[in-house]
Amino acid sequence: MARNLEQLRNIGIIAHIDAGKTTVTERMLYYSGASHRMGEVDKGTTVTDFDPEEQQRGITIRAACVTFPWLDCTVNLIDTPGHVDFTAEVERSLRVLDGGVVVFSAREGVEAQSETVWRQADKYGVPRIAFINKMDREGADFDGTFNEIRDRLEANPVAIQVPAGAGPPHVKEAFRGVIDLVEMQYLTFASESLGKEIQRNPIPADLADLAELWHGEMLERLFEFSNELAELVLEKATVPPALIRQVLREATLHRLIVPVLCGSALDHIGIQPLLDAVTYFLPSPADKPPVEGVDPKRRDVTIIRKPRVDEPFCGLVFKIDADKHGDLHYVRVYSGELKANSRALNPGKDKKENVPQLWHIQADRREQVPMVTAGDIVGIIGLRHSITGDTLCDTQHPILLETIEFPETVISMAIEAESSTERKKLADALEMLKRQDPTFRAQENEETGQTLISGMGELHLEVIQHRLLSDYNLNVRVHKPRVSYRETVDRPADVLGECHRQQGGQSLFAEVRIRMEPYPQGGPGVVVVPGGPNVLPEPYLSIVIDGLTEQGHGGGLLGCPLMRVKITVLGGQVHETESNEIAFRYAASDAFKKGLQAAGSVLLEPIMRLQITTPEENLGDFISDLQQRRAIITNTIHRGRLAVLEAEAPLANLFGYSSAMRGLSQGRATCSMEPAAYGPAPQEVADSFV
Ligand SMILES: Nc1nc2c(ncn2[C@@H]2O[C@H](COP(=O)(O)OP(=O)(O)OP(=O)(O)O)[C@@H](O)[C@H]2O)c(=O)[nH]1
Ligand SMILES: [Mg+2]
Repeated sequence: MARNLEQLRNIGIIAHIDAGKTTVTERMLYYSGASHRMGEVDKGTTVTDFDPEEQQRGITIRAACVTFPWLDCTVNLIDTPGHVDFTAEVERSLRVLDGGVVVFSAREGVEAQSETVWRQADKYGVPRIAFINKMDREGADFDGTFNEIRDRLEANPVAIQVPAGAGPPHVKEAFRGVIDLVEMQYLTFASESLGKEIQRNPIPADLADLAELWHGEMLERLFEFSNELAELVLEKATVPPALIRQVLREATLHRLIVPVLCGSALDHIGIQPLLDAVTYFLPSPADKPPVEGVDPKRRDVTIIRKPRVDEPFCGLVFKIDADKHGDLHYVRVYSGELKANSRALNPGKDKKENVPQLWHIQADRREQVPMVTAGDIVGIIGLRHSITGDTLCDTQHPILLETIEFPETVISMAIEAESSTERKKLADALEMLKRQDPTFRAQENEETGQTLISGMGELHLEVIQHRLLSDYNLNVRVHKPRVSYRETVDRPADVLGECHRQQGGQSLFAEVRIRMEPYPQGGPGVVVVPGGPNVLPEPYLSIVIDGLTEQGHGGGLLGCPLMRVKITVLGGQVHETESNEIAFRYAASDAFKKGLQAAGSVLLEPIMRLQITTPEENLGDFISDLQQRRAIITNTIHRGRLAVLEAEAPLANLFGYSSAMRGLSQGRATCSMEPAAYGPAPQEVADSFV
């Protein structure tokens, strides 16, 4: 795949569910010539939603990679799912991509999940452009959505297009084309050719004022980024489109602005200009700063690799398609080159990996390639030790890149194989599903024969259950889903952990004093720190810290995984002859147990953030229903005849909410929910754990 690095774009399409990502992708593939037939989500015929589960549901579940040419560039694109249960797919894609296209529905504006994916893109420093889709729909509102991008996402949007009209054909001033504010032209897309033919005309008189207004606004927003442009504007001279594009590019790459375009993917309007914008404004791998990692043997030493072919090879495994005949590992190559039939190092696991085959991936099709270089995305078959988030690098030049963090699971469900012969089959199948999905967990309980599976939501677990049946021919009995609880401690407690015992005729002595306390800013497990410089001599201090950290991975008093707990090692007693490492391990374990008892426990439950869009007349019903579910309503926004309710409620009270919601609004409301935080569970739930 040798080519000029400047002519490569690795981009992701991200958005709220149903905004039109897969439809936009499908159109891009068609206009670029990479696919000869234009598929539709509603018919289950798109290239990227190739999985039968996706086709039946009409939603994307797994991120899919495709490649196509545009202008003088090669575009590698990942179509991601919008449903919050599959957020891991967005996380891993954004971690390895260079730029993003964020799709909004002009009718719904900035929705809950648009905010989430926007923040994810911020986290990874991904420059992006925005596409306001569905301009053909009743109630489509370009200005409203544009303002929400500015206000709700706190972005700096710059419109480089505005729509000509809005809404479906039967309305007056229906949506019919777009005005290009850079070239100051009116673009229409011939429907006979499915939008393939574009007419570029002068702006019609009735749209001239609108175009001038937005053109001026665009230039004003670009003032501060270019003196040359500012001077031309002040002199009232025409600013050449090439200069505008150059300034737009610079500012987008530095994430100072977000160019905004619009169209209707379904009606074939506005896709080619969006593709132009991808190549003009989004970064090539060469525009990105060098990747940073650490020396795997000395993690305080930072190492960088420039995005160049002549640097040593490094890449990151970001996705796995598990398969009985050999997993397919997706790798983003950051530097150097990688050949088939070579070896690479997995520095995190300190294992050499054989790299037998390299594959170029086009959704569900693959083509073998002999070599890949910096900037590429490649599939490798034959790796044995690597999992998602692992680095692969040149065996002679180790570098360990930062791994990918995935969110905690919030919901669990017990499942059982139909027969004991199927039990082994089930265990193998779950193992494969776990390999490809880092937000899916499964743990067998030897005593009950049940397996507890956990994931990100009801849909996530339902899809897993379907997969077991369709892909593995396993019919499992399922129990009711329940919330994945966590626990933390209630109050600070100082305790003394002791070891005074005889072992093998030898006296063991150690004492450790610790404080265990709630730590709201902490994550899963416990954070262990020494209380000062010489609280305990080494190696005992390290032994105690490691021992306490390890204990923290187990459950708390109620048997749920611990989180938000801090332990400070305050001091201890060392005996000249009777203290050793084993004694301190015992003392640490004793301190941990006593600490949990003394600090008390608090059961935590997942709290979800909800966003409900409902016709105004049903608003009251929704509010009273939410109150019964222990919800706190955080915001109400009015958009035309629709009301948008934002609330937070415990997941435990939201099972089956989608059908309740349909009942309340005769199917006219839509809702999205995502995990917001863990909060204290009510006492009666906590009591049931004791
Ligand atoms: N009216 C109209 N409908 C559209 C447009 N684009 C997409 N749709 C429809 O909106 C629905 C969702 O489209 P998708 O392309 O699957 O949306 P998505 O963002 O990929 O959805 P997920 O992958 O499930 O998050 C489908 O019924 C599409 O036909 C558009 O521009 N106008
Ligand atoms: Mg999709």
